[in-house]
Amino acid sequence: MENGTERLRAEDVRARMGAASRVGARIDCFDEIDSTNSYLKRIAFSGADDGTVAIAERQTMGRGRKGRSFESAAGKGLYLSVLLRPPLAPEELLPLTGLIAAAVCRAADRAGGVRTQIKWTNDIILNGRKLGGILTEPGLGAGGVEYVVAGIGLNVSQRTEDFTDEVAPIATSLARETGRTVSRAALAAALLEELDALYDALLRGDTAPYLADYRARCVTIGREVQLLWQDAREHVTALDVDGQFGLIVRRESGAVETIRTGEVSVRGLYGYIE
Ligand code: BT5
Repeated sequence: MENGTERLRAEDVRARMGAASRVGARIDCFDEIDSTNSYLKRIAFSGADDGTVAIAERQTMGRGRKGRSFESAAGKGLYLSVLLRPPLAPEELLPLTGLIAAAVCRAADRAGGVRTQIKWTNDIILNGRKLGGILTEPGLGAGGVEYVVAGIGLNVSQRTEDFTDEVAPIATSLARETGRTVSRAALAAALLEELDALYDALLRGDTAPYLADYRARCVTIGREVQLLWQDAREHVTALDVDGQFGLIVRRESGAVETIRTGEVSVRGLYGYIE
């Protein structure tokens, strides 16, 4: 039995999963790797199958978006990536990160007995702090979408002192919030099941329930947020998330616009109070 410190093994994850699935048919586990996303991109290039999964105990170069890093303390979090080869056009990939966020929340809730939320676009939130994040990286070729690597990092047993001074004030883990040890194998199994169900829904064109779930969990909607454009900042009100997971906002001028990329800070979250 995994007790929170033992190494995750593919057979322990698989033993906790239901019916055979496309996602997780192959699971590569590592003690240490640069980044599970980088690894899957390397093997995607040499033809690895749709649904291949990589899990690492520790990442030496765990990545967030835009060159930011994701702290990946050894054995204390779930650092997992999945390689997908969806038959979609590049523009159809836009909603993928949002859909995955909803699936990740479902898995964390099931395994951890919690109710997670989402900060637009891809932060997984528990009790107002960041529990994890998602990094989706497409591989585009002459034929369109060759693959997508979706990487998920979830904090499981970290205590505050396991995070750096920069991250500690905004981050949390399942153990810190629940006082219980959550099995990483059970969390990984729930995640692979939820990702497999999402993948089926995506291929069927039936993702509306995930969008509804995202909206219900989204802490950004209805709040005053600060947009961070290059150097400029602007206060706006977040009204809703559209079908492509763009954020619909009302600007101070009254104009309503949809933001597709970019960063927001949410008033009252992560210490943002101005
Ligand atoms: C993310 O980026 O949150 C995406 C994280 C994806 C990590 C997974 S782990 C498996 C796979 N392999 C990888 O190399 N990556 C993926 P972003 O939204 O850019 O947020 C990054 C910011 O989150 C940092 O600048 C910190 O402020 C904060 N942060 C870093 N590590 C954290 C952690 N462990 N928990 C909570 N917040 C963290």
